[in-house]
Amino acid sequence: MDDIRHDWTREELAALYALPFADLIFRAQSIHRRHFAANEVQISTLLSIKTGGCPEDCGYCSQSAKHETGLKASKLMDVDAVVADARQAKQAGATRFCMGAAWRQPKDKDLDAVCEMVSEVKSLGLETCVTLGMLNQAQAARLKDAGLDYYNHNIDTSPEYYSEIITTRTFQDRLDTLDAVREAGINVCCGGIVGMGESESDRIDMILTLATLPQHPESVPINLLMRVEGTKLADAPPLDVLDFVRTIAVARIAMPKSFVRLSAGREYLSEEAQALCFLAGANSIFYGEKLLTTPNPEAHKDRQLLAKLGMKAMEALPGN
Ligand code: SAM
Ligand code: DTB
Ligand code: SF4
Repeated sequence: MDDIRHDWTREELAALYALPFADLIFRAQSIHRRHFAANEVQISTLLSIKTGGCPEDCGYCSQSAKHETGLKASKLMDVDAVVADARQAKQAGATRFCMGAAWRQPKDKDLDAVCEMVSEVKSLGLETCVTLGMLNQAQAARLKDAGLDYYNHNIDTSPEYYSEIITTRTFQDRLDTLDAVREAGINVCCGGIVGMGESESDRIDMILTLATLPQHPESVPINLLMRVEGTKLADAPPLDVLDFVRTIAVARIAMPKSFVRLSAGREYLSEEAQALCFLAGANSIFYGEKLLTTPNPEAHKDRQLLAKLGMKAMEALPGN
């Protein structure tokens, strides 16, 4: 049965979200097993290649110049240093290397360097992902030529809640970048953040937006807000863990073939909570003790957790 749909309605997703917990998890797990090896998890490692000083005002972000977070801004890293980090990430077991830059959009000169990074990291046998802010079609095409596998660009929240979080670029700007990435033939990595004080219906509408795109993102990161001192959202009320798990389960059911990534926020989650996220259909994580600027569980703790759960790291896809 082909259960890939692009015509989900808000009512359908809301009904899923409201199911008794065990029923929701059972449905998510059943769909997960139809499309993926049940005990495999895709492993990505993140590196901030250009940190801080960003002109955007994203309310959650440690790297916005509008926030006093004590973060030291730095210039774009050298290609060699990035490749050395990627080599280490591969040795530690990652199959994908994601490079993030605190830009509104890349300048052409910066893109030259990023393209070089992409080609070199790819030649190590890693999948490549970058997140550089807004892109136009020509820039996306250049990244594709350099061999880029994935572009990460999140919608962050529901269209309705969006202006509470970001005012310096619109929801439509984000959709336009996603179109440019698709058009260039690059895989799309697109998800959002929960725990930003949004309502349940905002979480549902965020998934609705993703699941009704003409093509589902290949990768859907669900981030639990990392509350960073000095940002607008430093004191956002913590989200109930079971609501986080429900969000993952609905994403899994609505986008059966996508990798759903248990992304930022694992530092706040117990092993039991993470196990519930995997049961709900999450099958990708960030690995390594730092995300971009905030902490992530230590690699040896993650290896232990995966071993306890009998889960294995997925092999890199053929061709990489
Ligand atoms: N500057 C680029 C952009 O925003 O498109 C790329 C880097 S940006 C840090 C990538 C994504 O990380 C954001 O869209 C957001 O979804 C996520 N993110 C940033 N800060 C976060 C936080 N404190 N907690 C959870 N997710 C966060
Ligand atoms: C995504 O969705 N999550 C990652 C990645 N894409 C680039 C970023 C998480 C950042 C968490 C906050 C920080 O470390 O600065
Ligand atoms: Fe800049 Fe990206 Fe942070 Fe927004 S999320 S402030 S665009 S680095």
